[in-house]
Amino acid sequence: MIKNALITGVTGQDGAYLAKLLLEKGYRVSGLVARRSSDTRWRLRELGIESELTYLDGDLADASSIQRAVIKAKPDEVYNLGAQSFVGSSWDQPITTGIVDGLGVTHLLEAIRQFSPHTRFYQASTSEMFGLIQAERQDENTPFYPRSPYGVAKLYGHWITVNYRESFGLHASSGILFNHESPLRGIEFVTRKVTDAVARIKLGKQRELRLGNIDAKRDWGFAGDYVEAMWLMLQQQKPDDYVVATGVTTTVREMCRIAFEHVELNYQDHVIIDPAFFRPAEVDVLLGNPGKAERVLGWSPKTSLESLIHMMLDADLRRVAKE
Ligand code: NAP
Ligand code: F7E
Repeated sequence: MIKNALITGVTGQDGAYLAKLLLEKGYRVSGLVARRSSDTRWRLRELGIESELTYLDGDLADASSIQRAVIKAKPDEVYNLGAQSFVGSSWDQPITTGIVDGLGVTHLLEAIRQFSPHTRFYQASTSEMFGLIQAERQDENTPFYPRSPYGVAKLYGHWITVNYRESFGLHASSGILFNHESPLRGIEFVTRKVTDAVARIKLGKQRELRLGNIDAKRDWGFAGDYVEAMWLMLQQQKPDDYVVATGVTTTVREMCRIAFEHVELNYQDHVIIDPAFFRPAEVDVLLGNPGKAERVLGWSPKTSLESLIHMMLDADLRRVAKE
């Protein structure tokens, strides 16, 4: 039996990698695409899968479009990856972030409850829910303390997923994913901002790189590894919540050093600290404990931060050279 999957956020970093993984596993994949005035399918083209998907118009803020998408796609599995996902922008657009990242989850869960209760559901939860950390290594039992409108909205999405599982018996799971990156990462996120800038500096197209708090620490993994964990969660008999992380935390400063050194440059010669990139409230450090995902799902990360940054920087060097 061929399985049907519906992915929201299919044009994003994770959506593209997940769509590729599911196609390789023989799924029929539908992607929810929000109306935009410019082309958003470049990641799907990059992975060579653009023509293999069915596209459904819809916006997580619009309950009726979500209902129609669920009815049309007849999904065995729904992966809710759509979101306003940039933490920095969530202070500028707190209401949109709340509607899309928070209420949008209820729109999907309601559509599933009413029209397709057998459908298995994955919610893209986040380590940003831990925010001001309450334990040195964060796992599924660590209390949450979000520090941004994004973290707050995602916490609502997380708990409504738990609530629909407990209230209506839906097969709804939540992946609490720590930062994951790739050559398909949006340019506004710090790893990609750094690899893009290093490529430009190396090729003589830029001189400096302006950053905010480079003492912040993150647990960074490779998006290609993390979408495997999403799929594994929906293959379990019982729905549950899982932390997905590498178990290693590194400063932005050290990540910069790795990137600049890869092209024989010194980050201290180019990085400028700019208050414009500091946040109203910072998440100083995140460090995940992926023990449960390892034990129950048999999942573990395969890519070190160093090889991840090298992979991203090599891709940016090739792209910038062609510009
Ligand atoms: P991303 O690259 O920013 O992709 C976000 C996707 O959501 C895009 O396809 C975007 O569509 C879509 N979207 C935005 N607003 C929408 C709306 N109103 N209705 C429908 N779709 C909408 O994010 P990502 O890195 O792939 O992350 C995927 C999910 O995991 C997100 O929910 C994110 O919050 C969560 N997450 C990410 C990380 C991480 O480190 N990457 C960690 C934990 C959790 P357009 O292309 O049209 O803008
Ligand atoms: O920031 C610091 C910044 O924007 C990482 C999203 O995918 O992961 C992501 O959220 C750190 C922060 O990611 C700059 O202050 C310093 O401490 O790459 P980022 P994020 O905020 O951790 C989580 C898990 C998600 O769920 C989100 O969707 O780097 N930093 N200087 C900077 N960050 C940016 N963007 N730009 C700077 O210039």
